[in-house]
Amino acid sequence: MASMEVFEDKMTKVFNFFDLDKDGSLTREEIIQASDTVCSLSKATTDEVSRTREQWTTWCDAIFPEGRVSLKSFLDRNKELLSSEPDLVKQAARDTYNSMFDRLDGNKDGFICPEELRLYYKAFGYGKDYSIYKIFQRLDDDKDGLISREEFVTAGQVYWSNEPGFEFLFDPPKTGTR
Ligand SMILES: [Ca+2]
Ligand SMILES: [Ca+2]
Repeated sequence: MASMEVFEDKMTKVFNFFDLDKDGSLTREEIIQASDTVCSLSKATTDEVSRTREQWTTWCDAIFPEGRVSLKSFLDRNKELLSSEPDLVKQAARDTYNSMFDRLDGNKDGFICPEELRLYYKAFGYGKDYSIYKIFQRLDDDKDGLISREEFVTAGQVYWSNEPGFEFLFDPPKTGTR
């Protein structure tokens, strides 16, 4: 198996981001909680809430069917899935980031603005000590001051691969850092 250091580093950040109670294990409950949090940003309908839950729990059931996982197993299984089913992972990332885009676009104008991105990170505990605008600027590839669906979905697909890029998505920079 080719070296998966880049992917492993990124999945470590994902694990820490979603381990909401920071006890070193990720649970299905935490994934459901995270998906509901994302849905709360755009006043999602009941239908949208359950579809988002389903999408996120399908991923966690594939990675940790036991409902709870340690960092080490989480990394091993994500790496295994990426090497055995790269197209499936790519498609899942595309689908997930597409629907996440709709959840983050609170005012439904078809773009994510700096405030909408800030609300998302704030909901996961990244408040004023974090420079979310730096993330915004890096996601806004064409520099038109808004994040388009394409910019957002591309970031998600690169993130869920062994290519470097977009590491900051699950590791927001602190204010005052680069
Ligand atoms: Ca918007
Ligand atoms: Ca843009």
